[in-house]
Amino acid sequence: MDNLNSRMPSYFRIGAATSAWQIEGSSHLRGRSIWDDFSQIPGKIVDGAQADPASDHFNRWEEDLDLLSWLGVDSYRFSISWPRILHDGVGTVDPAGLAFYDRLIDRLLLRNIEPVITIYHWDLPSALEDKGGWNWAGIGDAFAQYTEILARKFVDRTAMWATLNEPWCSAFLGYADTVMAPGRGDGAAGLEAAYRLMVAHGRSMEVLRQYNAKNAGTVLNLTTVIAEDAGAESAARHIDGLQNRIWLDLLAGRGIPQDIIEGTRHISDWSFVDESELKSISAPIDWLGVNYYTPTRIASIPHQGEAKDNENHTHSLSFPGVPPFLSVPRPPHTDMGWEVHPESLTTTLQQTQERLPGVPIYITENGGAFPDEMVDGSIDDQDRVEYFQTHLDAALKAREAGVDLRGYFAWSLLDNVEWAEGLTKRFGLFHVNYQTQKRTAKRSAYFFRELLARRKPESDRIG
Ligand code: IFM
Repeated sequence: MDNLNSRMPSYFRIGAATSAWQIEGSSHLRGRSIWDDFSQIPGKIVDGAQADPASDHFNRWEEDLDLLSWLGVDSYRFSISWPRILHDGVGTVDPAGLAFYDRLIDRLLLRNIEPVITIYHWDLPSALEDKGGWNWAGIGDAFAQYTEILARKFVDRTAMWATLNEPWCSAFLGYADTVMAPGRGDGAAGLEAAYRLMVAHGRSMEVLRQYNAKNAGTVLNLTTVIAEDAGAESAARHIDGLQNRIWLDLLAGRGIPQDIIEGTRHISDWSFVDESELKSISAPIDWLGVNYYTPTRIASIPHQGEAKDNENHTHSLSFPGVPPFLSVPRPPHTDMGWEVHPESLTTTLQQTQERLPGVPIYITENGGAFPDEMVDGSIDDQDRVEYFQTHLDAALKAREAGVDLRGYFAWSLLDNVEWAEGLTKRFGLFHVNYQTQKRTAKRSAYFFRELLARRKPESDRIG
């Protein structure tokens, strides 16, 4: 632990992260979102979990701030529910929705915890999906208006802003594939959504700049794509293109990667791309958030017949245009079936810095779902502690190799609704009993508390 602490510079922020739909509950006090609709379709969420009660954070937020104070974190990353602010995504502001986050921010500051706002973490208002959602040409305007409401109210009290969280999931799991909301299953829609999400990012940044927001950036889920054999290399390049390069190239001003345009020509003509929007997307950001969990390890399919029966055959829908491939994560795996491979965090950070030079990086999510067991009232989640230790070490190795890494946020503060996995997967530092809503610190929470408590005073730290 001291080995980790002594390698963190004075400016290195440690925090915990959550998102609105996953923890808040109280959906009757806001507008509907695509996740409310999706979760009501039988079979979409493995255990049938819906928005309520989730972790009942809307009613227990003060208790949850106590957890943050107990941990001793520098920062708290949370998302604002778009339909709590604007029930239909545009139009009349709900003052009660705004007041909820207003109080949260004030109380964080009183506790000396920096508020880090994610403007969009997947809960698109249903009324906007009815207009075409992330395929609607007006979505950038709507997102800019929503951003302005938040900036006007919170700009003086917010330490960092992220426009989007993981647009890859919104576009490709939600529009190209069927596994996340809205579950369209249409490759062309996925490609257009990817582009329009980034247009919305650019528009949101323009508003944040007008309001002189401090530290405005965005959050991507990036990873290292590993081809296990030469036959998988072209699939790996395509996956890397859609998972990593498309976002970084757009931000860096390189536009849509040419190989992706070529490799998806049979799906989309990309006629929605507009030069002036490309310019706005590539306006400088103050920081980039990287959410990292696992590498994408793939192999070629020996012959077609095998692919159909092989349960490892990944949803190729999530990567429109990808040549056939097998997903071959190596053990050890988390409860999500995700390979644990901290080395890939180091390489992901290095590769990201090369592709988007000069932009400071934060790890805005990292963590693992493990089968927690409560014994005599405690949860000894040694597997999660090891995950955090080895990934913090891997992150600091990237920093030592020259990556401008400024901080690390654990996913997640609390057990919560893990999207399509419902309540069956737990990522929290704090266990939530969904019958009583009792929070219990897991051993991993004690790990972070100790790590933070044993930090030297800022003036004595490196950097
Ligand atoms: O729970 C999610 C989060 O909402 C986005 N990033 C990945 C996490 C784990 O799947």
